[in-house]
Amino acid sequence: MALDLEEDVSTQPAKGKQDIVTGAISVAAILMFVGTGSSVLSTTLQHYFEGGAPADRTLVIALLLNVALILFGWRRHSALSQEVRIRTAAEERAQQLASRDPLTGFLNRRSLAEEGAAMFVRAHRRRKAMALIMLDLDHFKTINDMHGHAVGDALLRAVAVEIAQAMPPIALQARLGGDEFSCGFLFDPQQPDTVERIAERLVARMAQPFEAEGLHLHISCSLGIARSDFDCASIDALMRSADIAMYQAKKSGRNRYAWFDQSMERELQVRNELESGLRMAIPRQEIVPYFEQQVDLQTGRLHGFEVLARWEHPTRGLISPDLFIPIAEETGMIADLSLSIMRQSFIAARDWDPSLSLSINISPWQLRDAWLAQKIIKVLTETGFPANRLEIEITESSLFDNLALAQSIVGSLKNQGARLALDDFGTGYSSLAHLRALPFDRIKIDKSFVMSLNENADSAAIVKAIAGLGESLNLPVTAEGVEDAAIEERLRALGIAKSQGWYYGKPLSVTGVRRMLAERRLLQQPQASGPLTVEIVEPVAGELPEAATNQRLAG
Ligand code: G
Ligand code: G
Ligand code: MN
Repeated sequence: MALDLEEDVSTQPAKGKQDIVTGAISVAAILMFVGTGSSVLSTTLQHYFEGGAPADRTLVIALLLNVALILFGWRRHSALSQEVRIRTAAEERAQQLASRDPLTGFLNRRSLAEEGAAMFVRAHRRRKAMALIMLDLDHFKTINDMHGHAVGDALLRAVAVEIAQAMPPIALQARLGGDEFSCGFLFDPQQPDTVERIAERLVARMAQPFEAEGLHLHISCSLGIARSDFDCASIDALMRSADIAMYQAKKSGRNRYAWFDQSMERELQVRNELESGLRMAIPRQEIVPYFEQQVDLQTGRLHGFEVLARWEHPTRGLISPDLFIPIAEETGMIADLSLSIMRQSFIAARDWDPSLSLSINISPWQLRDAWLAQKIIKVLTETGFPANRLEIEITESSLFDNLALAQSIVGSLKNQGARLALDDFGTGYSSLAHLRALPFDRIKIDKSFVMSLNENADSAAIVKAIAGLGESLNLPVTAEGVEDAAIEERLRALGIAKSQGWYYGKPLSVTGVRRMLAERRLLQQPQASGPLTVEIVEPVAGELPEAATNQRLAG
């Protein structure tokens, strides 16, 4: 196609010259025919019918030549116009290919920007507003993965048909790539509910099953809408705002639409700042471990700590993991963050009483890394922390993605002596099958049930049920979120093994823990060489403190 076009273009000047010559010859021939043809013809006819003098032979030959020339010109003309028609069609097709999505026939991203810009200007001129909708299918990837790309493509085409049907008569419709669609149209700025009706219709329609290749497919979609008359200076800004609103719709639960508003922009700005800050904060060790006490309920003895990441931000103070862990997960920084937290806490715990354990949270994202176990074992070895004092906490959602990989990672860690806890049990699926999918050593009841244990009958029933489950499966249970003595007492009566929560104090920094452990005489006595300094020096890989290595191997 491209080659054909190039050839056309390169031969154009030559053809142009030919056309002029052909045209000139044809015009001259016609003029000669008009000038001489009539007299020659009438003389010839007179000669045949009335017996007059014959026409001059040269003139007759000239006339015949003249006719031949006219015929030649006419044929050349029709050949040329045929060629022009073909060329125009090819150009139109090339234009079409460059501006259209081949799967759905919708505009593509570039042509949406071009035609959207024109519509944006038109809206302003006609005192109307332009609405731009961004539509993304929810979990489309699952359809592709389960049924293959042919079914995925068929679904995308069916979705395009539905979008086209929901649009007002004059609308731009585009597929921006993957499962992302966009449409734009004008509306009366006083009546944004017309836009809402279209959005509602789209959301409702996408939630109905689709038929593609003989299958019934269930999906849904999330929509973001932005309007040109509210703080959008250009089509680019409008598209970006609709995009931000679409992500907000996804975040608030999918299968819905959201109008863009300025608070979303600010939220995004904060997020971007956190993201770029986090990139620096991890190597600078601004993300530090805090330690929450885990207490043996029956004896009251301090058993160990759950390690909780905190961001000691140089200007914003302490930032909660709820804010930065999701960002670390989405941006792929979670592995570095987690290993840094482990390294810091293992080093901090070197001279703590050897009976104290550390529980570390592992994100589902980390369990997609086939080298995770090796990376953790490397940190254990380098810091000399014994694996049998380490407990790994994972949530049920870790088991969905790649159970075989999770099993292999957990297997390697357990071989080293580490233990495994199922975190946040009671929320989400709370399935027995999940409990048996991995060799768990402990169940942790989510704090939402524990905190409301004494006020809410449902919470009490759930805590009781999990306690019973732990007993029959022979899995000790930890309750988190213990905030007062009454809750602690109730848990003890239910036979819960361990508890943690603010009742035992807020999570402590490395320095705070050392102070507390010193008071309770739970710091190991300093070596003969003198008191251990609080300053933590990272060991160089391979240069292991001998005692620690022996301890680990013995453990
Ligand atoms: O879940 P999410 O909404 O992010 O889905 C994006 C998915 O869309 C990706 O898995 C990608 O493979 C898929 N995808 C992108 N383009 C196409 C396409 O043209 N056809 C099909 N069938 N799938 C696509
Ligand atoms: O400490 P706080 O209760 O605010 O922690 C909120 C949540 O953040 C906890 O439920 C915990 O699972 C998670 N979290 C804290 N630290 C880490 C960490 O180092 N890694 C991962 N993956 N999650 C963490
Ligand atoms: Mn946890």
